[in-house]
Amino acid sequence: MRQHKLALCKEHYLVWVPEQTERFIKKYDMFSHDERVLVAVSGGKDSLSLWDILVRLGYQADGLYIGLGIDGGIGYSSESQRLSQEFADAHSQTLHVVDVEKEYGQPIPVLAERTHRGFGKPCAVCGLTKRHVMNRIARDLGYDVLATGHNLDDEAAVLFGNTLVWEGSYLLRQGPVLPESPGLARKVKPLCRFYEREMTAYAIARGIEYIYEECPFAEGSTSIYYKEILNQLETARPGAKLTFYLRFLEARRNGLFREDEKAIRNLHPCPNCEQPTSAPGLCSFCRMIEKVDQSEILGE
Ligand code: Q46
Ligand code: ZN
Repeated sequence: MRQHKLALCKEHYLVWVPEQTERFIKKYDMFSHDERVLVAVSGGKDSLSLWDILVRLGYQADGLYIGLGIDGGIGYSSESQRLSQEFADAHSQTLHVVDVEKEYGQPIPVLAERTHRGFGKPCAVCGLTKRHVMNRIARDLGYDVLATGHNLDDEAAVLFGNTLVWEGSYLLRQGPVLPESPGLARKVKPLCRFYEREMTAYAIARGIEYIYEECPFAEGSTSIYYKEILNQLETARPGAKLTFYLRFLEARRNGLFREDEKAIRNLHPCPNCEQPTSAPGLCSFCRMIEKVDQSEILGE
């Protein structure tokens, strides 16, 4: 690990990763051992490794798998669900499963098509749905905190994208912890300081079976493009990615970005699901589902 000027054997690496994770959980005040954590698992290396680490550290961590209904010729959703379930069974852990088609009538690609959102890609609808469902399950089942497996490469790519256009309100909300607010559960990213390849190494060294394929819709995405650019930078200057992210957190802590008071005042609970929204009336998610239901009635 050139960025840390550190080289470890497998045995010590498998100790180092949970130790570091515990350090970040404490440093950013993410959650305590008394709290119940809901881990969003996708069947990929990051989320399964996160779950594995939290269980090894003795946290009360259950999993949540969201069945998106994406096939892409590789049975993407069914395979990722199988691997998530296998992990849960092998470690005697609880996995909650929410199937989007069963709960909301259609799988993600159809929801996206019917609502004409996202310019031919289902990612906007997918992201909206995942955020809504994760938050709903965390609240309904009384979890204190929702944990996702975002790693440093994910976070640096999002940060890079938001910085390119100086997205103030997004920049303000990006970080290891998003505190609880009315209608929204606390969200944490315990792996946000690990490089993607560090997580791959952890998953392999632990013998975790995960889905190697990316979601078929991820191909050609802007975030992958940003990751490539940042990887070039990292190759030339080891540690650049970590510095980019950590210096951002520092600047934010020092008050570089301020909350838009007006935007906060405009938030109100959605009359249907009670999650906060700035839209007049129903939130974007409930409006999307309403639109799909209407298109079904009209037989579109
Ligand atoms: S948003 Fe898009 Fe991902 Fe959803 S449709 Fe696939 S690529 S899974 S992170
Ligand atoms: Zn709603």
